[in-house]
Amino acid sequence: MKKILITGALGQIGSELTTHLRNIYGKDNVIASGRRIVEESTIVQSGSYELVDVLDPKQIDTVVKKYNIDSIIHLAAILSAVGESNPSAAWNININGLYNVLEVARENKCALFTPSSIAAFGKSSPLDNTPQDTVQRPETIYGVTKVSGELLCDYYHKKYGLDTRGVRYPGVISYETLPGGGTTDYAVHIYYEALKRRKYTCFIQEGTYMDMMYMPDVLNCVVNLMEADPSKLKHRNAFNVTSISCAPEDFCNSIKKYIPDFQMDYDIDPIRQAIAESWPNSMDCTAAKEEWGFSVKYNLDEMTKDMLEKLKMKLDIKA
Ligand code: AKB
Repeated sequence: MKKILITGALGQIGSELTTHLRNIYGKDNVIASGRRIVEESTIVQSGSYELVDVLDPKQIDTVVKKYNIDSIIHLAAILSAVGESNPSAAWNININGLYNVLEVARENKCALFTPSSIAAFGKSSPLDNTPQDTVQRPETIYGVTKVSGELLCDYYHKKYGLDTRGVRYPGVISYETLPGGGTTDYAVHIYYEALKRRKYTCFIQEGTYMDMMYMPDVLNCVVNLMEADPSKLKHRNAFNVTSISCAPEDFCNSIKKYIPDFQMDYDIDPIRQAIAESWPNSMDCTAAKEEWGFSVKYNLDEMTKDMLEKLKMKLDIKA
């Protein structure tokens, strides 16, 4: 990767990935983009930022040509819970947006990274140690768009030789930017509430396991996969990656090690609970390890310690 365009750069992953890539590849070589501009954002202030709506292929193409982009990191997407409340927007942005980016990548010979998700699996997939290659019959519109996206990226690679790569991200935990409308969002909210109120009401039922990953490990996946030797990649798109298989009570117990009086109760959201139950409890990441050396640095308690320290500073909490 030499000249990189990031779509959805102000989102949860984009806001940290942009800084991470600017530190590695140089600030002038990483162009952030999004549908809106937030002048005070560090992303907008620390390098080039372009208004790009992924539903408009001309806008994508203009920016790709203007900066001589060779790699696109396509993050603009609608997440699971928001997708269920607006399926047509989920389809439009997640599928038509990806199609437009693929076409621009093909015409301009760019490499493309785009994330899939644990949502690409459904109840009929083996939910424990979910294999890399298995049944994928998701029951949410978000999951349907993720499986379709995986297939579309594979198709562009086979048909046009486009260098498409991607991972199936689990729930992403981070302190910089809040996630926007996913099922795993509770695993971020719990840390904010632990610090602000020492209690949290969880919308996901006790005993519901899902895969999770801390942001530094999420960011490393992008760089390590995009820099991997292509001759070693058998899968290319949608590698299973995860670091922690967790239920809400595991987060609670981990937080209690640092905030002993932290309390959690439950008020279940039936829509997000049903989504969570249709997703893997834990995925098998062997293919990612073997094909591009995937590894992680943070386990649950290490992540909790770091999250609480960083959030304390961000929220200016003294005690
Ligand atoms: C969501 O919960 O929708 C996302 C995801 C797992 O893809 N965080």
